[in-house]
Amino acid sequence: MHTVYSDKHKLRDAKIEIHEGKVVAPFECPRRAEIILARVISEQLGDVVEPEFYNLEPVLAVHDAGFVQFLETCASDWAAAGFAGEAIANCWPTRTMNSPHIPEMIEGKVGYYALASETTVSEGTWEAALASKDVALTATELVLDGQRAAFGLCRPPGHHAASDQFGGYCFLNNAAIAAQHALEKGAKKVAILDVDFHHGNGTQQIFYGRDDVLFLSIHGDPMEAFPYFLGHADEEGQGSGQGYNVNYPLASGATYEVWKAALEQALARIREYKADVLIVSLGVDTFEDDPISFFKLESDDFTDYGGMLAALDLPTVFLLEGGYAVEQVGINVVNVLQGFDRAAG
Ligand code: SP5
Ligand code: ZN
Repeated sequence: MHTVYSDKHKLRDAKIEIHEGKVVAPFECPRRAEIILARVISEQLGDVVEPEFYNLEPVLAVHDAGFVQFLETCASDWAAAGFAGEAIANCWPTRTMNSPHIPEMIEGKVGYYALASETTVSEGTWEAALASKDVALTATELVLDGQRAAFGLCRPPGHHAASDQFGGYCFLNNAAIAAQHALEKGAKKVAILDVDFHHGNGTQQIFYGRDDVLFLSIHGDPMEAFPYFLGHADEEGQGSGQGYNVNYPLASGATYEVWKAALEQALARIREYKADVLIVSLGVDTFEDDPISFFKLESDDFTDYGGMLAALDLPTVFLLEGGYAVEQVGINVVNVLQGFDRAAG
């Protein structure tokens, strides 16, 4: 299958992350994409193509305009305020402190639009996020134009980004932007299967009240894992979206056997839904050696489940999300794609 890739991901190169109370180098780093691209090439997965440029229309179809404006100028507003470091939230609306007023000062705005504090907004982040959505949209377009599948090597990732919040290393929700674009191009039903270790809270929130996008996520139980406040099994959608949001939270230490049983249930639900297009939020932080996660998948397991995804027999868009065992991230991602290609024949 084709891979869509842009060098502009390198513009997202934050220097700090707050992790376990320490300042560390970000887990979500440019080298991840370099390693994956190298593996795509060395394994001859298929052609590597540049993304087409899309304007903000598909972004504004799922994100709040004020949020988008905030992201665009966040890093420069932060610098203009005289702050030397990267933009980071230190105060935000909470259960007891939550008015409709949006602060004017950038320090307050960052808090308003943040859902987690590990992620800073550094210079270049916006440009990289824009390119990442171009990658997602171009991969989607390839599939809508008749390709069996395509891989969008998105960086930064997207699934934690909500309609008006960033965090969890995510700024624009690539999978949501892609799904909405597919609907606007004529698809009637889109399934988004999120196999990243973390719950795709942003994607869930964006489509929670809708039945034209079925969202399914297999992830670390939010009682024990980020993003902590969403991803429980009792979140099933609301209004006409009731029944179109499906969460499979799994306990710490889940092996491939346990994980695969959840995947089989998810695949059955997707078949029943009769989707026109499948979007896979492809995070490989389910890997046993991932530094911030607690599942136990081995590299060969990724090949195996890639084949299971192909058996759905749907036009399939793979969009990169997480995966932080940097030296193995290329092997694990490409294993999924090769498992898919071999089973798709
Ligand atoms: C796209 C994606 O995978 N984002 C993940 C963001 C996770 N950020 C917070 C992680 C907190 C991890 N705490 C782990 C403690 C175990 N040592
Ligand atoms: Zn993740």
